[in-house]
Amino acid sequence: MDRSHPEFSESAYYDIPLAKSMSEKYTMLKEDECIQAALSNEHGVLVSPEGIGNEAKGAPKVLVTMGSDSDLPLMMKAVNTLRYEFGIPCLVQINSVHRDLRSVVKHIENLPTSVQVIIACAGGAAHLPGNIADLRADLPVIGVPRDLGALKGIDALLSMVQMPEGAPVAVMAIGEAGAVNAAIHAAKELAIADPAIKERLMTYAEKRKVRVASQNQTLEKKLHDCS
Ligand code: RP5
Repeated sequence: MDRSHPEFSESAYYDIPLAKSMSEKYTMLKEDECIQAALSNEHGVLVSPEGIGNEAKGAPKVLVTMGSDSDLPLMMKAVNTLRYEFGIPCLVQINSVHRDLRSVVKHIENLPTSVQVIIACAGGAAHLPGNIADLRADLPVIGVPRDLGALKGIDALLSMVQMPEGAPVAVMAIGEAGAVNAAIHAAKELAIADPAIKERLMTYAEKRKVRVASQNQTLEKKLHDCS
């Protein structure tokens, strides 16, 4: 776990249950090794509260995918919200429907069965989330439009939101707010069957309220400073 990360907060991190005995620990490590081997065959990288790649633990519950690694700085907002705020392991994978459609079909049809929600980001003519919604009728797909190019994300937003009937994509806001909200929305979907994630969502909401209260406490001074 990277405790020096700026988005890490002690209150937001939730311990993964520790192995009770050496034999149990050995079994867990074997399981982690199997997960890592399967993921690297499919060009995915596991990220969890403990770390990235070989340092990560657990089975991924969310796929965070994007059309290009140029989308990664934006999508780290989603990845870090999942891992640091909600303790949710995710699989991160590049999937380009415009450069290698066949590999997208292969990756998406062969996701680990632990994946229950998909977050997909793209910019421009953003067909990735819609294509994934068609490939995976069984999983919710959340789209994040990237603010990119001449149209600054309006093109990606409209490409994602105007899906024909039958293959829904839950589209978030353009850019960083959308990336963070995608992670929160994924956590809410997982929380339906996971009380621990529900609890973390409530803690997250509390932190937002504390922020407003503290802004009110310093408001008078700021009004004086601005006058
Ligand atoms: C989209 O094209 C990607 O999702 C990215 O947002 C955009 C530009 O990709 P690069 O040219 O930076 O690889 O498919």
